[in-house]
Amino acid sequence: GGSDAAKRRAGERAAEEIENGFVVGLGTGSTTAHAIRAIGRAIDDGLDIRGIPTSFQARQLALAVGIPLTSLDTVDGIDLAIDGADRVVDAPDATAHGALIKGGGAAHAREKLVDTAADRFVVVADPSKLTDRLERSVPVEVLPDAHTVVADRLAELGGEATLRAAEQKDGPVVTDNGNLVLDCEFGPIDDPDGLATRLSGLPGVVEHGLFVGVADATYVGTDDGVDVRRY
Ligand code: DER
Repeated sequence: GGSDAAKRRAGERAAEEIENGFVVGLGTGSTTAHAIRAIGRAIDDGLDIRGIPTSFQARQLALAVGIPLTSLDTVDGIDLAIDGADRVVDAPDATAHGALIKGGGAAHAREKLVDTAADRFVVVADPSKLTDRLERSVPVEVLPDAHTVVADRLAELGGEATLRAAEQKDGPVVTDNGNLVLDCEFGPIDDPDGLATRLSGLPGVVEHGLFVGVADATYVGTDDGVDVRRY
């Protein structure tokens, strides 16, 4: 991935949006981790906020840095969600401008729930995530029993699905929700919104990594600052 300095600038810049009393959606991955650590430091300086983690990893880090945690059924809403992405469409003239592929960390089901529930959702990224069109594989979280049936349906949609293998565990990656992940190659995705709708309609699909029309802004960390994209 991109440079850690760039990721850190993006994460810390996003954390500056947080105001006292906020409920904050805490994303997953190494870029958002910088925002979570910055929030922890702000809490040490007196900031009063509550966080809703999007994964076991986010929860562990939030606890480690002292962010008081809450849950969706406890709050009246989320003021701001901060999360990373694997790809961000950076093409101002394209209808897909601001569309994301997420799910590299297999956390996209709870991420999409929290990110879309928030009044405002900002992405934090380094330049390596920017693209003028989506052509990376799309992570699809599936019920374990469904993985072959969904793979067949994805093939009918022109996709080639691969069950995501674990690195330090024999067998497949198992998500925080107890499900499996199919990484699906579609080639260049010219209609991400249409594909997102088709994927969501497949029985056995829990969630997919196309986030279309949900991000409000992206903070792109560079080697000497932060660029902001507003959608
Ligand atoms: O899984 C996700 O969508 C995460 O946001 C992740 O892919 C981004 O991870 P990174 O910030 O470590 O690149």
